Amino acid sequence: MIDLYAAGTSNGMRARIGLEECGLAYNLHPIDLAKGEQKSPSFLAMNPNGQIPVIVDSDGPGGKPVTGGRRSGRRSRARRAT
Ligand SMILES: N[C@@H](CCC(=O)N[C@@H](CS)C(=O)NCC(=O)O)C(=O)O
Repeated sequence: MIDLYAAGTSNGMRARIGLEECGLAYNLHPIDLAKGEQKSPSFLAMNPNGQIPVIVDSDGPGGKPVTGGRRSGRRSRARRAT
């Protein structure tokens, strides 16, 4: 399963649109940037840069989880689409 941590910004929406266009199922976890949720310890554990979007693919290559931003999401979507 894919988990997307994003806000309604252009970068957040780009990741979401990419997942939608590929028809991939995902769980959306809204991140409130105004509240600083992107700087919480649990979020920083996923992305030390403290920025959305973050995509966690729990079913990465070899069954290992893959975590990353928009670019890794692109790789993940490409892998699943082929
Ligand atoms: N390189 C990243 C940039 C992501 C980015 O700029 N995220 C912004 C929102 S669009 C963010 O999380 N800002 C909150 C912060 O920096 O505290 C990408 O292209 O996805």
